[in-house]
Amino acid sequence: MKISRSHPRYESLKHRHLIVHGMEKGFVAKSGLIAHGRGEAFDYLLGEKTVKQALAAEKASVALMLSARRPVISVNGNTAALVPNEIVKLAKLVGAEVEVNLFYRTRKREKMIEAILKKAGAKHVLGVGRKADRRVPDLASERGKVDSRGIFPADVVLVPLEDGDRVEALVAMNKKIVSIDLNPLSRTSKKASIAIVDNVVRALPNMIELAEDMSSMSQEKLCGIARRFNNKKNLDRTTAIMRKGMI
Ligand code: PTJ
Repeated sequence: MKISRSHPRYESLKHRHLIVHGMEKGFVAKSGLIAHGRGEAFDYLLGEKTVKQALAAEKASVALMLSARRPVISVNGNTAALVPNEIVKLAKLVGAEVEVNLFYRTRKREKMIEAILKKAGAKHVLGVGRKADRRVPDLASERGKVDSRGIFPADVVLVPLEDGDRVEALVAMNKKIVSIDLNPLSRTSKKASIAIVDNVVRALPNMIELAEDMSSMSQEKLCGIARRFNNKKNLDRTTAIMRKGMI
């Protein structure tokens, strides 16, 4: 279906259609549609814009990734549908690996997402098929399957649109976790080292711009920016913004 650019909700409809198209093709999980709708509701409460607190989280995340030893970006179906090019661009800028990690894991979906990321310019994609050869301890779901060259040894993992279980399990492995989740009340946001409460379609372009600006900063400066970030305070402020929007 063609959406007219003059439609007042053009952007929102465009993203919906990317998710629906991905589901019809088979690389977005059916539950991905529900997750997207939930995200839209929270985004509405944020005024569908990047609030100051989200930008601060994005800056701290880029600092953390640029100062990491082995950063990895985890990619699921919704992320592959909405921001494949941006994922690959950010990975290149911060020197991160890209790994497919799915809650509803099937060989077909893994392969399709790998192809999408390669088309977007990724040289190699981790976590596909037998490459997902390690398990995250105490995580029974398919999300527990990780790559021995990617998420398993990573020190920093960026997890857009996540469920809380894996974040907790990865934190227990002593990894720093950056989440992108429009729900500031989710276990994911609360357990992450840095929770970005922003739409992934805005967060990724912002992070690319920040990475371009911050790539020449010293390690000391980058570590300082990441260290000073207080996740709880930032989430409390974001929740307050949403509450205010509801009055
Ligand atoms: O591709 P798979 O198999 O890994 O499955 C992916 C989904 C998204 C189906 C799976 O991870 C899932 O069920 O996620 P949840 O538990 O519904 O959580 C998704 C979270 O992402 C919710 O808190 C939403 O508010 C949030 N969200 C949805 N769309 C966006 C978003 N956050 C940022 N940007 C979005 N566009």
